Amino acid sequence: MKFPPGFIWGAATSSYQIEGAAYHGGGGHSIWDMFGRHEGRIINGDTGEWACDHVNRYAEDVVLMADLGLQAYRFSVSWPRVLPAGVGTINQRGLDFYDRLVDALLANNIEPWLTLFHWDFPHELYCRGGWLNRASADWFADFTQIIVARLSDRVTHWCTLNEPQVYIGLGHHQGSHAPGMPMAFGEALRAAHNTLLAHGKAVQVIRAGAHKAPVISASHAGNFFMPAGDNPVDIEAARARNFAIGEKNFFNNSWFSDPMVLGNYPEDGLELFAADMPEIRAGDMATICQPLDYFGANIYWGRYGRATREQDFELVEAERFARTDLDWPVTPEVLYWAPKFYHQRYALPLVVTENGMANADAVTDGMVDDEARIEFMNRYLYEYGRAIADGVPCLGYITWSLLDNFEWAEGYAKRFGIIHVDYPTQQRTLKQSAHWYRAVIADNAVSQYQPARQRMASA
Ligand code: IFM
Repeated sequence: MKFPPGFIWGAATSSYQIEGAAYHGGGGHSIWDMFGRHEGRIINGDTGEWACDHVNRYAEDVVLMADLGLQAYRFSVSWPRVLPAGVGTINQRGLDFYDRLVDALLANNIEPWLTLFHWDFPHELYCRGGWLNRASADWFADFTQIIVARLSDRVTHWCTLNEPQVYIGLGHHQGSHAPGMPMAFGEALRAAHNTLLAHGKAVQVIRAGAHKAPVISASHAGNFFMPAGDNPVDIEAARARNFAIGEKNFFNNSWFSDPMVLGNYPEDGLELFAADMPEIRAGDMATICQPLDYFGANIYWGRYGRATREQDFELVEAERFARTDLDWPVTPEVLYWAPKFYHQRYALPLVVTENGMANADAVTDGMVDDEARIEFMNRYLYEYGRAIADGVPCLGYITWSLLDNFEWAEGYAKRFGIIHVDYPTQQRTLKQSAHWYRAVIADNAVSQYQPARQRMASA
């Protein structure tokens, strides 16, 4: 399966998950630093204090990226590393770090894909109400301005927010992620509205101030649904189910992306959430809905179902699927259906800004045999290729993750990297999947999955 010429191959990380704490480098605390201090919130009491020590080892990590032939590296900027109090005085050491990282990437022909917010919200601003405070949109716009002023002579690819569904849903509603606030639904909706305003204002700041023509998006996640067959009625029911809002939570595929791309909250959500909706001021929806250059989607798995007589969508049993180390089902076809459905709704080209799996990896004789990840990536990419062959405009694939890292409430127990990290020594080891991915990038193609033995026999 050949991918189109110019298709972009990359890998992703995020600041808090790999860098090591911002406060060691003159930065401030993030809500994740504080969350980690509460006993029992993170498995094994892990924190991101040292993580992959990337802030000191970035040069070595960029060499590994270059060795794999990566064309893009998606990383995020830690807001409290740059602005210890979230606003006001800049921590020059923090800003300089990103400057050096960007230079190192470009020197190795790797395009920096910069995410402005991947969950490490400044603790000081959390104490001022965090995303619940409407001023958060302006705080974020001011932070964006600083990053644009310093890096936009070299950075062209911008992502405003990573997975608002998750940091609002888990962080501000369920409370299982930082800041650990099981808020009432109405409060979480208010935080959601403010984070959407922050997105819109950040896009405006980038467009107004970028030295180089910017390519802008946000990265979304949600519960995904697929048809259990190729019956058009099932396909239509699955499509509709993906964008329907039937529950009072944030893990759908329209509450955040409709306002950003279409300029409105979805009608069914407005109806269901009516009693909890925050104030929407005149002009808010226009601020949120700024022109975007592609749709960013973090896609890991989906559920199968079929249409019922009542035109509804009924889930079918999922037991037949293999499961990742996070117990997520392995459902490669989600990379066929999700791009299709997103493109139908939003009419934007698509980039898979995250996809990958947690696997129980270990180094044996200097090698990490993660055949399960090769199979996963191969099968998913093959399906993605089918969507592209069907005419869905897709610009790239960015795997999660470059390195094993701090997997939020799961701590370091779950390994998503194509590069193994031995945390006590900070030794990096390319997993077999990294070698496999290198070949995929070089060929700009994947074949149908064959187990390792067959691959070697036919090589
Ligand atoms: O590690 C996370 C990442 O920070 C956001 N998307 C999903 C990944 C795997 O859970």
